[in-house]
Amino acid sequence: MAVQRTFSIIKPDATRRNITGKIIDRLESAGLRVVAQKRVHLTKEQAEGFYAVHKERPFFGELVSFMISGPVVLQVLEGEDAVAKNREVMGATNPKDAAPGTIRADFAESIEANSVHGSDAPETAAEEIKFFFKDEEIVG
Ligand code: RTP
Ligand code: MG
Repeated sequence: MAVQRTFSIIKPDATRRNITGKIIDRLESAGLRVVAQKRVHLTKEQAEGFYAVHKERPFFGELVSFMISGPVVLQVLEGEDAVAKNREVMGATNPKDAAPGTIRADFAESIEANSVHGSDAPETAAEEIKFFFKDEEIVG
């Protein structure tokens, strides 16, 4: 398996509780390397654009409101099989279904306030990275 990059967000429920370091520790312990990172407060336009794929879903409005309710930490993660590895460490979307020891099982508050985002495929990872980072901001 080749070295791959994926896109990650530490969501507002986690920045609010000041547990970004605990989450980064889980990512690094799994063999992922943070090769770009910035803390920002997303605008409504950015959150709507980023989650455009979900715009017909009933939870879209609430999801956008949640994502702009506080700061987030945007990251590019690098490592062997990074997309799948990150999804594994994150756990299922709903913390009730997330495997023990995953980030969402241990930290998520609800299906919406679930602490982290991770790209679901290499193609989406490339698009999501480009949405937020310039090439020169990524240092591998
Ligand atoms: P993510 O995109 O954030 O990594 O999460 P995911 O793939 O596991 O979940 P996805 O289906 O892509 O949903 C994106 C985010 O929307 C919120 N959500 N709320 N209220 C609900 O039923 C509901 N379902 C999803 C979550 O914040 C989820 O991570
Ligand atoms: Mg998703």
